Amino acid sequence: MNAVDNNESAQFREGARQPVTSVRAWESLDSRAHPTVGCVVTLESGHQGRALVPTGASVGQFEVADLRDGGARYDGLGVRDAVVRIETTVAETLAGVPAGEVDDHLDGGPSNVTLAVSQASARAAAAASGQPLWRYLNGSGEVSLPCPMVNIFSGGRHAEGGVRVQDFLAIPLAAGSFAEAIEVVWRVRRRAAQLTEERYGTLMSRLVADEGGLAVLAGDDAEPLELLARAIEDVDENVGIAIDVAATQIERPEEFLSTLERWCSRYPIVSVEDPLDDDDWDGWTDVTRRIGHLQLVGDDLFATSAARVDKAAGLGVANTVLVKPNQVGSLRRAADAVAAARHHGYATVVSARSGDTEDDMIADLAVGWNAGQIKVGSIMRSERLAKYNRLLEIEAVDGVRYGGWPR
Ligand code: 2PG
Ligand code: MG
Repeated sequence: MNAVDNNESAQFREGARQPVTSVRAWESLDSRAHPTVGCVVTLESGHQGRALVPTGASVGQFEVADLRDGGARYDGLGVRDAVVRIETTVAETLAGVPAGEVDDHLDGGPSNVTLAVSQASARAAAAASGQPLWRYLNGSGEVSLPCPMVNIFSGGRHAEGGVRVQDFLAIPLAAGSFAEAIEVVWRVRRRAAQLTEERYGTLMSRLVADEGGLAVLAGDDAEPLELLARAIEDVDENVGIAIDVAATQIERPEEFLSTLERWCSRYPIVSVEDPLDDDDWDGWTDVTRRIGHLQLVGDDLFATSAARVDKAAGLGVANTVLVKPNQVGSLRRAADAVAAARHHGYATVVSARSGDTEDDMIADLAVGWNAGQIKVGSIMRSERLAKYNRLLEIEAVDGVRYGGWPR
């Protein structure tokens, strides 16, 4: 769908002018039952926006950190200090500020404090504009529904089953609509679960990892890959495999590179994420030369920072940017990373976190920013399905067209 002319787009952002009158926050729980921040922002018009922010497990060194209480409550993970900070300092700063300018006042500060307020304010502004969030964010630009990268097997810190690689995902390469894309990967996951059951028994096929993926208790990194490749062969050959190595969580990831290269020639792998540490620029230059014909995604490498995207583009490193707003603490800064990626001709994937919530905002971000791809976990667990369901709704009700696999 091509969006709207400029007059209309100004009207779509009408709510951005509404001043903030109140900012409330509370301690909530994410999908791992770790405390996280909930926030509601109210505007003068009475419109409200609500947000629950996510948290990662494979957290890179360049991410903006969350504020955690320490001490005995929730083993130190409590966020009461963050809640107090939002309801005092932040609320005072934002009183009377137009909703559309909130992010300008959020520089610095912990991610769970600033992102909660940023997200809730955007939702409030969209509500005051009478527009779906994706349209409010997009203004007059072009939009499309993103191609999903769907987790099928988990390892690493998301499963702790002995497999070091964190994510084995399926990408529908030939679906004609988002609904069709979801149905195809649904069948791949179901077939992968059957194959897991045949090899490891019913219990392993029923338990799910942090992002709703299957997990196997194997000491061999190739085991999930083998099962996923077979599931794809059985279901639909127009599905590609993506791997997130999450190398910052692996000791000596560079020793793994030759295995990775072998996998790339043996299996239908179309995308590789974080094969090396987030500060190994020389290694990334080398790996881009070796497998840069595939989609090569930087997650911890970029930490959703526009400056790091600029640096990578200067070096010719990677070709795709994972975009996680909580790595930078505001929608504005995440949108800057998207703009930098676009400027340099890099693709973008908007991504949820392994500790996520029922908040489905990431779906609207992927559409509104016209990101092209989205990664929110498996077709399992409601904090994952909330995002897929929102995208299905945007396709069916708002009539946004599906962009397909962008490569
Ligand atoms: C990643 C994400 C999502 P986490 O590494 O891409 O899969 O994991 O939120 O734990 O960083
Ligand atoms: Mg990653």
